[in-house]
Amino acid sequence: MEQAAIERVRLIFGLFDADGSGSLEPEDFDLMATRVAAAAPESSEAARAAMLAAFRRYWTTLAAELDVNRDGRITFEEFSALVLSPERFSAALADFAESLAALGDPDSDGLVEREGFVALMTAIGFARPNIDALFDAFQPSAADRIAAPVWVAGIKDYYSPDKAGIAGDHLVVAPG
Ligand SMILES: [Ca+2]
Ligand SMILES: [Ca+2]
Repeated sequence: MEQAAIERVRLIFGLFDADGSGSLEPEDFDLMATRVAAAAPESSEAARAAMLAAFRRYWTTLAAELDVNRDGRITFEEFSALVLSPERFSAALADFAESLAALGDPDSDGLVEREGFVALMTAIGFARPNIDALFDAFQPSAADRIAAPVWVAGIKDYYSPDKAGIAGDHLVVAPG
């Protein structure tokens, strides 16, 4: 496994622990889903509902696969097993990635503008310089837009244990 993948998982665990309790619980995902929905005021109710459902499904999948001691919480030790068998999460992750990108494309033209991207990624908890570095790595057009599928693929790469030097690594390291 790549060290970069471990660092990516460590970062996302800290962000998913939205209430700062030190472990992941269903409340974290509801809290984050609410924040993310609020960051996409121009999106349809259907798109926000899909996002909420994707967050819940993601939690349910994580809990079923990773909560080894069945206490209803996922510690970092439990969470880190996620990178060992990404195939068990791929369907839930794809759902999550696609509904997030859809939320960032309120007019459904297949393009995500920097403003919407920044709003959603800020709601998840990433820092602005990292968000801009990631957006730039996705090679935006002259109009400063990226293709939604590029973002979806980037999210999937982020969770891939054998990937290093990917766009998503811009979220982990301080931009130079
Ligand atoms: Ca928590
Ligand atoms: Ca547990």
